[in-house]
Amino acid sequence: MPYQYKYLNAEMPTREEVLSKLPNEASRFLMNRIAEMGVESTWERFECQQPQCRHGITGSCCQRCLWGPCQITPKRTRGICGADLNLIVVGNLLRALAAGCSAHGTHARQVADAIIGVSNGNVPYDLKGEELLRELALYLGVNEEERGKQIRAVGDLLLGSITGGNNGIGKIMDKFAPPERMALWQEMGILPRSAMEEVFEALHLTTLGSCSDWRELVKQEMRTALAYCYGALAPASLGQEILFGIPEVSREPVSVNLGVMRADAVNLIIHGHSPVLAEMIVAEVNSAAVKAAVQEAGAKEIILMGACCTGKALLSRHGIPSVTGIMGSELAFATGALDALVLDMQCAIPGLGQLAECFGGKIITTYPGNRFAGESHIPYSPEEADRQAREIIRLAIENFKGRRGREVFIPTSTALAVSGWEPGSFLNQFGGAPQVAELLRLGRIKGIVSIGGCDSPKVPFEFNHVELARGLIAKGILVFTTGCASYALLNAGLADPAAAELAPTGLRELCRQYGMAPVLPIGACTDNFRLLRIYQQISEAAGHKIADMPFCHSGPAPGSEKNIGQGLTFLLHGVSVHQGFPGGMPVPMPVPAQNQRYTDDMEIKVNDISRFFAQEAYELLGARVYVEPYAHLAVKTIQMHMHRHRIRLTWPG
Ligand code: MSK
Repeated sequence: MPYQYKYLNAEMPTREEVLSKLPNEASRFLMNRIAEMGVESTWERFECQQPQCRHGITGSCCQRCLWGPCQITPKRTRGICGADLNLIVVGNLLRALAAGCSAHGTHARQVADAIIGVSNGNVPYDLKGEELLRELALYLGVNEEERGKQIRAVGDLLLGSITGGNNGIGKIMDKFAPPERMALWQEMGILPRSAMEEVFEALHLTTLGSCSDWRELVKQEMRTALAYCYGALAPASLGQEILFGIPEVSREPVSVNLGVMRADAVNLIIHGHSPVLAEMIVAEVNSAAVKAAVQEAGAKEIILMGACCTGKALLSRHGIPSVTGIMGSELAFATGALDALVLDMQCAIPGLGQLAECFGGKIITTYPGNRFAGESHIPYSPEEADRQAREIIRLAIENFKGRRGREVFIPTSTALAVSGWEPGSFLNQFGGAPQVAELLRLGRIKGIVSIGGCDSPKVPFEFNHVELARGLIAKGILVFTTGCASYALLNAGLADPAAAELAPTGLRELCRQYGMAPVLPIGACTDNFRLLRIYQQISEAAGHKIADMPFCHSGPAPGSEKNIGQGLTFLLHGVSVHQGFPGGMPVPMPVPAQNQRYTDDMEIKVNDISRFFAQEAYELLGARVYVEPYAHLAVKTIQMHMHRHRIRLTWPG
């Protein structure tokens, strides 16, 4: 029996349902292997947690002070302090957003620190994004003759947007945010200070007795979301482009999925969010010394793979095979062939420790605070990144020696994917943004949807992402993808140009003409900043606001608190957002009147916060949040959204 998710008129999947729907043979093979071995994974733990607390699911439980927890029901409409449902829901939402902002902000800080380290001459990175560096430095008024000063000024700009100082966030917004939005945000009074300052204020305003007006907290929610975008995503994404270069589209499709592992190879996966040390591992892995050590260990080769967002960054820049997202990371160990999993920061679930122990893989953590009992720990420092990368590779090779000859269970499935997309490569292949705007106007591309965010056990693993993307492609909609969401799409072969056959005539011919797949991976979660630049450039070329364009962002399976900022980032820029379940929007949206399945206790379902994001946001921002757990229905919702926009623009189709 599926688990009721009655607040959404939906059901959460059982393990059997996940297995029956999985579009990825490799995942099915390894899920079964874990079950046969009697090892517990996310899916078993999800089942053990059912039914999940309805107050937790609806965001109606407050634990923000020591008087609580207080739970709101039709009979108990206020917490002990007097807070009502609106205050509790928005406070939970704001605190979760602040946590997500601090995660991306910490990643961005590592990137900014590395750039500042380069300017000081004491870290071993060669900057590869010279053009962007120069552009930003000239924008700051530092001229070309002073390269060291240019690097320092840009590093300080990025750092300032995160921590405050130098009006970093203001300068980044002036340069990158759409002017029409800047004016709107100013009028709304939500222009942010740095990410750190807004996170601080979010926590302050939601502590006991600080703010009792939910509208003020919604304003802080939006302010913090802008800080998330311009004080966390932007410095991370731009900083990585300066450090490691702007990705290029891979000439040949790359093999992806867990089937790329080999029994006779040293298998090394890099997982997490900040690719600063990962880039050094890439630089070191092909050295003569590593080759000799691999040979001496009796391995044929060393296979470097990527998981989670670090994996996406490596796929984009280097064509390193990406294998799986956050929920599949346990599956990677079940192959018995994974020698080392490097965890940089975030998205490394605690259950990984048990899987590593059961299947003989090594966990290597590299962020000082991200620790696992019994792991190897190499705390990243930019000055020593090259030495640390060599040590990581050495540990993986050592593990291979220990497992040589043991039985392994590597799935055979792989898929092909073309990666390396970024605003320039996408727009320029058609001749520029005006040409893309014209393709949209003519209906050869009916609309653009970005599918991002995490995985979640609350929707069928990989199935929802793939069903949604396939459904959109079949309607002539082009799909971009970022973060863990993209693993399902790539592993299903949708980023292979051959997938153009799924599209109707207009989009199919376009894809064939340019050798392009209908799903374009654009990087990690932080590279949603690239997506904004694409949306912005196309809408400017079309002569319309972003909010008027047939664009939509979707998070079919929100997981991390970081997803809240992601959805709000798009919303604030005028791109409507689909969510696969409420997630960060903890209380369900109103449902159509004809829906008969709600019961009396659902009276708490519609609160002003839900109403704000589903309705008022549209009047204010020109964009709204849709919640729809079933992928085939989400396709219809998004198609209708595109259709309404096209009609308003008087565009055909
Ligand atoms: S890594 S935030 S599980 S996408 Fe960005 Fe994946 Fe979500 Fe982490």
